[in-house]
Amino acid sequence: MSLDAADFDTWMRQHQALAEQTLAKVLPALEHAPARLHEAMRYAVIGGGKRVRPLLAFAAAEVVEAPPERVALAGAAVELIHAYSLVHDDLPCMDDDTLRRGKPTVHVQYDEATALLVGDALQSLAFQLLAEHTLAEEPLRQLEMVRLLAQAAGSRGMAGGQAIDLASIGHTLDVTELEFMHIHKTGALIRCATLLGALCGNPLGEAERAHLDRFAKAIGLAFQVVDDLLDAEASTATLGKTAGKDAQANKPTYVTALGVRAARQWARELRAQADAALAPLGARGARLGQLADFIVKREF
Ligand code: GRG
Repeated sequence: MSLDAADFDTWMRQHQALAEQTLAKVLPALEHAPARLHEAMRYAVIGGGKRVRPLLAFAAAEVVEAPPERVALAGAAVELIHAYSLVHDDLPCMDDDTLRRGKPTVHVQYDEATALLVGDALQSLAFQLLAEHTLAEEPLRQLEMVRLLAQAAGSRGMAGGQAIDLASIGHTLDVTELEFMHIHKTGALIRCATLLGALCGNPLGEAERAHLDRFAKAIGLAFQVVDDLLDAEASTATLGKTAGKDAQANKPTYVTALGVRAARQWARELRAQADAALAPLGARGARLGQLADFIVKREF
């Protein structure tokens, strides 16, 4: 199979559409009460996201020949956690933002209590998906998927990273401290998406799984470095969220720690580390390599 740029573009659009359809299907219908909460959940999830986490699950699934319908559900579970985190992150008690994915944030469009409940309900729905569909060949592997997502979302993953982020406002963090924060806040879910995609298919050997994990860790961090660069350099219109938020909130970032040039260089270095981790997987890792390129070169 040729994996050129046009092919990747088509693959990405097809899989973004599949992720979108899956999310639309698993979200509670508006006919079910409470309709306003269900409407707000859809508002938070549908439309506008890049769907990077489901794409990572689909790309990892190519390493293990996993059935797309399983991967779509596993990727949707991770994306629901991601969507919940954005809704809560935008609340006045956290980042206090009014714009997300080019539209008013959930608490602005609805109200704070609804935004809180949207996040809670999206998180529960994510675990429901992992529990009610057959997603792996063996029950124990599916249980591992549940454990990985719980760990990635929890206090030793994303929620913990967010706590460090909030505590770091107004402080200087060195690169090691920044890395610790972002491995948790952003990296944990990206890593989880990749591993969940791989757990949907043929079992990986220990060494292969370690390579995939190394790839996912490097690309999770690269994603954050690029996010910091975009926050500093791109416009609100391009990002669909308020640009310059980090500087405005006096948050330590890779740009404040390293400067723009060195942050760019660090993103390239992490991309190279991700590539090196993929090398032993050969052609089966090609899609992940293309997606890593997209993550590092993205403009929004
Ligand atoms: C509230 C528990 C809790 C956690 C919040 C995700 C998060 C943690 C905060 C969001 C703030 C932020 C800018 C994080 C950095 C990276 C990130 C997650 C960016 C947004 O993700 P994208 O670019 O967004 O994948 P789309 O809209 O494309 O889905």
